Amino acid sequence: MSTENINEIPETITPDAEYDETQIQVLEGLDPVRKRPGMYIGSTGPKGLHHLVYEIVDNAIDEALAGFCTEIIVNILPGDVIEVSDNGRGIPIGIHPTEGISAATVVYTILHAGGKFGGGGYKVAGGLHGVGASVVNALSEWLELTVYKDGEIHFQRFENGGHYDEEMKVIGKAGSRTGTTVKFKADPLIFTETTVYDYEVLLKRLREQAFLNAGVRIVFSDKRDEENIQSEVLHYEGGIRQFVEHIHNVKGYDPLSNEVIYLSGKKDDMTAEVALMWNDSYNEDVRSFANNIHTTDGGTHENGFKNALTKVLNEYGKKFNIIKENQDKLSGDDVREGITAIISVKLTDCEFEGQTKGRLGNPEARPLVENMVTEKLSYYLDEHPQEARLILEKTINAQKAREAAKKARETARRKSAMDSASLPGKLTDCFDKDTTLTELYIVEGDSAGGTAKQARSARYQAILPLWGKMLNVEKARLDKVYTNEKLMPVVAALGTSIGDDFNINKLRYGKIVIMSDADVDGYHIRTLLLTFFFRYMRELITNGNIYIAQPPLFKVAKRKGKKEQYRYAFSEEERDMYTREYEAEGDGIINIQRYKGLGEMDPDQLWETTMDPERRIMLRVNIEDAAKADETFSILMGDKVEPRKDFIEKNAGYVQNLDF
Ligand code: TSJ
Repeated sequence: MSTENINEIPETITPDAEYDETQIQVLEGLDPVRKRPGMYIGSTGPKGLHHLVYEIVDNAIDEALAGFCTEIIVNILPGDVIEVSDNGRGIPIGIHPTEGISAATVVYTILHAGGKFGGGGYKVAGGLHGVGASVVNALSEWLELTVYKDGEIHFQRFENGGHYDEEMKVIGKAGSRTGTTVKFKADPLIFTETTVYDYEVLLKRLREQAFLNAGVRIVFSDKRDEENIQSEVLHYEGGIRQFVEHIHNVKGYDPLSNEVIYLSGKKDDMTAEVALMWNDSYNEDVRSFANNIHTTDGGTHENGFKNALTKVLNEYGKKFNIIKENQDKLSGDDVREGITAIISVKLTDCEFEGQTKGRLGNPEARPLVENMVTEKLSYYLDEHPQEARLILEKTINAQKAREAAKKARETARRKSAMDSASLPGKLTDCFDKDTTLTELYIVEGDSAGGTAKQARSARYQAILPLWGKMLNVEKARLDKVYTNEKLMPVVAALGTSIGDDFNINKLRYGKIVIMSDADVDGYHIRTLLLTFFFRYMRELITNGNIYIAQPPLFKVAKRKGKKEQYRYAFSEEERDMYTREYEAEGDGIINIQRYKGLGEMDPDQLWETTMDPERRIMLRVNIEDAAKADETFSILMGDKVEPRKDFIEKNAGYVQNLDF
């Protein structure tokens, strides 16, 4: 998300007569943001909406990191107004040397006027830091800034994307209090989909920031419902060490040894921190951050960590003859099986690469992390021989399992090569082979499978009904997946193979559609499949091949004599809306049919509502959806009772809405 040079694009603006000079300046400054919001905050959907809060909070966190602020208060107020306060120095309010207005006003009305004014500014700047305030202002219906500084309270209000009638003014005495408070309402003209915040989404991100910035205290409250205020204090003196512990607790993992390994180092203006711990699962959870921004696609810092980890464990194993002369080296996958790790680097300037800017590109970050981890982890192992032995044993077990899996895979491949076509017997294939057209519907149960077979377009839609008992992928390794009755047909039908052997060029269908019922079993099947794709065929998700079909829940029909009109409803609200509309028309008998499952629809209905590319609605699964499924799966399938109970209690509302 680069905002470089945007304010230099010439914009021709015809000033309204009533605007004075400062306002024209504001228009020139912020107009591009309102014209193309996506360029600044990614989207105007829920993701972009939540991004506004992060932008403001990031500024307060910078003040905390600079050592001038100890507490940040974040409130969601009635009407989905956001209020962020800190007890820092307060944004400078003096007249800006070149702009001639208050420096704070500059921050809010001119693009790219962030952080770096007055004094030294901040060392660490990532993403939109410092730029964010004006972007948030541009996209707000209104925004109020209060600065407590030099014994006075300074205040300014902006409206309709950064316009103001009055300059910054003193509205009272502050005494010794200092700090900055920002209150804003996202503009519904921009965020047309929704301006309602999701507490859990904000909580997750704020907690992450509290972990990444050890010692920062964030008090987060949802005060929208005065009768039911939720509040959480996020304050972790242990920083990313506690982040690792938190992940283990949420997922219900047992740690291999009790202590989180924490490594850190500095070079020039850069810092690197790593916290890691192994657990009793077989999953790898490595998350990396650069200047507090989650690098979902890794990058140089993450590569440095992985290289160092593999190298150090192999060297240690050789040195103490735990890995024997004639034994293969441990691979990266071996050493990372069952690991939870957080990597956090802070650099003067971050370069983010890739389509979604999710990968760190700075070449200097690799040796920074690699050298630090090599040196400090070797030292740790030498100092902790007991832990070192446990880790080595765990990774050698992983290596053995992987070798066994490879053998099982080769046997499976030989076997499948022998039975002629090698496509699963349950698959009803389509005629076309062109993956820009072909679709595979994975359907729950034989009965729905039968309907789907009749409904489909035989030219480009294939149907694979799933059946058999669910496998606990959490505990099963790749070798087990290869002999699993439920998942093998999926693997065979897709043609790509899995894990290290995955090859997207062999994919037989461009779209893979999960079509399951809107009940608990359907939810389980979806979670299982998404978890499976997330762990073993992740590229299908990042490549956008996976979809979830949206069958209707109701048919609302009205009969008047021989004439029948009907509409399909995908939610209870829609059902009620259509019913009301029909009722309003007066005469006729209204009939509401509820579909308990796909099997209850006839093929024509299934085609027109759910499978016809011209009319259907499908959800494309993104990596966040799949990661969430993975987490849900770990909780539901793991052997810890507590996290499962928590999950079911938290999601009780959702489960109640389902049909048992
Ligand atoms: F950016 C913002 F307006 F969105 C925002 C900024 C929002 C919030 C909630 C807090 C802040 C903010 C900014 N808190 N503290 C500061 N500090 C400064 O801007 C500041 C103060 C003093 C000096 C100095 O050198 O004296 C320098 C800076 C950058």
